[in-house]
Amino acid sequence: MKRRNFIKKAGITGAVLGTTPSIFAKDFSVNQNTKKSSLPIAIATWNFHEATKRAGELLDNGTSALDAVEQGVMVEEANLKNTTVGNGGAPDRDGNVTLDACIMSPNGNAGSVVYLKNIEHPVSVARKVMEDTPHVMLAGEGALQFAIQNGFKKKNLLTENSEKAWKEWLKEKEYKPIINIENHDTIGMLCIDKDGDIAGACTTSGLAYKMNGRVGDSPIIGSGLFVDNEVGAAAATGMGEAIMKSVGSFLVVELMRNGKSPQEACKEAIERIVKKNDNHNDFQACFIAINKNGEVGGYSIHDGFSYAKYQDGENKNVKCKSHL
Ligand code: SD4
Repeated sequence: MKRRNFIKKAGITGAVLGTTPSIFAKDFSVNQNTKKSSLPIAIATWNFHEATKRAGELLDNGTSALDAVEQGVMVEEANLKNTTVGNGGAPDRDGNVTLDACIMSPNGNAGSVVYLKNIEHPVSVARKVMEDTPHVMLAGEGALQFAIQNGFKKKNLLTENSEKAWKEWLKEKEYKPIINIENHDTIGMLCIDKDGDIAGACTTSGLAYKMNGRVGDSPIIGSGLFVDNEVGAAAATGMGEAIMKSVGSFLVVELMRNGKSPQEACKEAIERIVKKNDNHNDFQACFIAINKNGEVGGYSIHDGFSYAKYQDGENKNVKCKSHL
């Protein structure tokens, strides 16, 4: 029976339906009780202060949130010391460096690439997908072909250090798809510009020594990142499988739409993951969020998570509360 007919037959009125608690409620109360923070603001997962500095300074100069967020995460994509993002990222178990990234603009548009090899800045390819194609996501060979057609240059992203570490790992080949709790590097970044518009980006090489072909939450719109310019934005880092199964970033934004602060929304989304995963002691998952008023929050399963925040010319590392 069609839903409309069912509603008619059962005599369910709109008023009754309206009492069902829903995370999809239309009205949101983000703006009601809180004071507006001074804009612009850039935040990023972990202590990626170089990235927030870059984005924040651009925002201060009037750059749009979309341009700032792309430029911000590019700092980490190019950082060879960061072994979970872009160039220098750890390979999969077969030695391939495969990158995942996505970007969302204030107008709700989104672009994403998954399993992209040999391109240093997957976020910029994701932006091209968003702006120049009718699609949201391109994968593997097709994503690489699209990148090359658009002038991106192929590059070997497996650094000597990453290759050495991978060869060391090959000796034991111990495959534990569990994220080392202390050592994460995926960057999710959220920016609000001077006009109050919000954009976000997320970029990663994913789990070190993952199965060939594995894709995590980071490039999945709604999981690793979600932006709704009416409400706010959220980004995730940590164990992608758990984040994907809860559509975590979308959940955080919808919780904010229903009136939760960014901090409360991140906490509730983490608690949802905790409740559904008996093994949550063994992996890390973390969210950051920002709302339209410029309030910011972050929360994780395990202690040790922090976010970088640039506002009013000041770049800070903010330690987050955690479930454990
Ligand atoms: C993934 N969420 O691929 C990513 C990994 C991550 O810091 O966040 N690492 O599952």
